[in-house]
Amino acid sequence: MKKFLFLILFISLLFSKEMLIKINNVSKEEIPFLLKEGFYIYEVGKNYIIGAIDEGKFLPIKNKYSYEILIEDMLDYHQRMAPGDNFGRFHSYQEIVDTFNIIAQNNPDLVRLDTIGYSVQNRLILAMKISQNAGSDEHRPRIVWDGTTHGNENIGAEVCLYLVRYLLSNYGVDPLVTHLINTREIWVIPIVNPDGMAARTRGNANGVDLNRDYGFAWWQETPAPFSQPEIRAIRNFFQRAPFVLYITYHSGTRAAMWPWSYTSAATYDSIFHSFLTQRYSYYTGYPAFQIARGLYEARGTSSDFGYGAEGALCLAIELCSPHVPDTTQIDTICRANLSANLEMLKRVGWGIRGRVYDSLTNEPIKAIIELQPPYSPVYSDTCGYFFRYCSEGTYSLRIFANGYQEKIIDNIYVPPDTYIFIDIPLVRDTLQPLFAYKNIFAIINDQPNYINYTFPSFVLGRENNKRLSLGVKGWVVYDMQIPIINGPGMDFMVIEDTIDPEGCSVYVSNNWNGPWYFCGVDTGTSYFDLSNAGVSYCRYIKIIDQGYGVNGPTGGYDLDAIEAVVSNVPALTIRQIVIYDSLGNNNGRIDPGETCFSVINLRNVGRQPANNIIGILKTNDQYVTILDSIASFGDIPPDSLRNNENDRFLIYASSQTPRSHIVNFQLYLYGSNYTDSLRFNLEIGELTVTDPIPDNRQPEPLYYAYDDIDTFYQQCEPFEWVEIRNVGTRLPITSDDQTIRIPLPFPIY
Ligand SMILES: [Ca+2]
Ligand SMILES: [Ca+2]
Ligand SMILES: [Ca+2]
Ligand SMILES: [Ca+2]
Ligand SMILES: [Zn+2]
Repeated sequence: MKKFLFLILFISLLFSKEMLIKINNVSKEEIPFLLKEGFYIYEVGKNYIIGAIDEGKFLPIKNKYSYEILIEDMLDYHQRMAPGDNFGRFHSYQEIVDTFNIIAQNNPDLVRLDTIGYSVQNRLILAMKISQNAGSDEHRPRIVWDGTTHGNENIGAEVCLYLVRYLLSNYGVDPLVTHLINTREIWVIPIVNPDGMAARTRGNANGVDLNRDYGFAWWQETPAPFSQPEIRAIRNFFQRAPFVLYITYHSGTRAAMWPWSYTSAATYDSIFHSFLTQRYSYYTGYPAFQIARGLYEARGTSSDFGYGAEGALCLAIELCSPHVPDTTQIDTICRANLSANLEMLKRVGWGIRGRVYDSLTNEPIKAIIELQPPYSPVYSDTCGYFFRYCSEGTYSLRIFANGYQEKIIDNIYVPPDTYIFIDIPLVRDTLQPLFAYKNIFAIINDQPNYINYTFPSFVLGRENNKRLSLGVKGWVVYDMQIPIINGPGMDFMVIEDTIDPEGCSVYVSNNWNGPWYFCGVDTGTSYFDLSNAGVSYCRYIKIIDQGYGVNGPTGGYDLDAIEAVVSNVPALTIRQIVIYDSLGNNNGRIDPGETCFSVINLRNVGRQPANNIIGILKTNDQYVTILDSIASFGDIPPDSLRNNENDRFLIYASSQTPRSHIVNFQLYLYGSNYTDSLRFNLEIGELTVTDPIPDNRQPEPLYYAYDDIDTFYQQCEPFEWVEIRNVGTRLPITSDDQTIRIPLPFPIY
């Protein structure tokens, strides 16, 4: 008998109403007080500040300043400007999703539509790619726009949609648009915060301000850096490929801004940042300034992340004031920004391009390319291509990559309004220490009244006397790009200022977001041994200031570089585990009651061959018996994969195994010059999403599915599947025996 559980959500508005206030005769010195009182600042004028405050928190501000109430109730105002479920003249979340899907279906050669993540309430976060042959990677300069990070700032999504429509409707008609689509890779993320958009709130469904959640220059205004699924989706999206320019839309004031937002220090690229924003202003009339100087210092923002961690030039555009414009203004705003965006699209193709590759093998290299001046890094993509925007001038390029000799190319003349292409072969250097490749987290505790002129990019590459000052109890995470191997003795070195040594504790992980394994604590420049963390290799290193330094401009650990000893030893890692269950249901996974063969793919990430490798598989799990636990892997040269295809392990899982049971295995490896043990997990009776209608629809199938009989471990047959064309709805199914009421768009008997 099936149980029916009805889930009813009561949405109650527990918060008092939010008001938009203009405070008069107020100076910038009052900003810290206002922020502390919960005042959300939209605009900082010469002698006024405009912002939002909950009615219940208004009293301290009301008592201290002269003010005007601009909007009595911001939610009510939003409902009047964007009325009803379809948001009137604005587009609702669903309308944007539907429109983007229709546009993608109508332009298959020019458009690819990806779901890059899900919101807290399981709404889709969409990213549209527009480029000739959108399905393939053509190595073109990349630009990305995003909108509606603050859910009640709908105009950002409108500007994104307007841009998309203009580009696609003018392809093959307008020569400039056609050229731009043929030669650029254009990405648009119309809605970063779908839940906030649906609920007409600034924050997401957890009430978090997403533009404080980025892990670069984050500071305690959200539960943790990259704590929200929407922002992790954006972060993951940026890991696909480097972008030349990132434009992020907000509203509430009119401004074309550039980073940094966390500090009033200038970016190394401020000459390009200010130039691009001035060009943006030319079309829109927006005042142009650095965020931290013209507005206020805000931490954990998208533009600091995009520039500071990912190497993209960034513009943060405030589209209008107040945050929701009168509907008669929507088209005017979209048109003005379109003109600015067409120029930005042209400019991302200008400057220096090149391809970095191995001088002997021609293999592409993921390198760091530093334009000099201004000494700021960009990255080459997985095929070795890079794109560095710059204006006319003569520059040098410094190119450095793990495992290769550094190269400097001087006297590169870049003509105006075009690009030059440089071939950059690098010479392999296997003895060079590994160094930090990318900043992942930067939680820098700057002291009030000091401006910290050191930046996380200073830690990239080898020791060079350029140091990042973490501040007291600040912490950072760096990606080493290539795993550091636990060889004999010490494995890596954390390099600090030698004059004024301070303490740091060091953790390691093989995942950017942990779990973190404690590796040691030391003072000044110190060596660390991965044996202390109990791992055989690691790719990410977390460094935390110990907190006993003094406050001041260089308070906290001053991190110059992380350098890993290149151990001249073999090091085996598990790359893939294949299950052969043709004796069972032959679904490629181990299910209860099955006897399966298993093949493990090992990769030697070390520098020496691992010879005559024998693997012994063990587990203490009560439901699993290993029937053949010994396999030979033979000789495994460096950078090579080998498996036990001809000598498979044999594993039996009891029919009593609970559903989705996780089994821990240990693989002991012995060779003529090698001993190690590796751990991995297998899930027995794993429940996975299968596509019962094999029509190659991409990416993830989006179906309503309902199961009318409770059965155990049978797939597809007991399900009645209905494929919903166009847009599906992701259902929050979290357990068995759960029924969710859904409005079926067809009769059911
Ligand atoms: Ca609408
Ligand atoms: Ca070691
Ligand atoms: Ca350095
Ligand atoms: Ca199976
Ligand atoms: Zn905003």
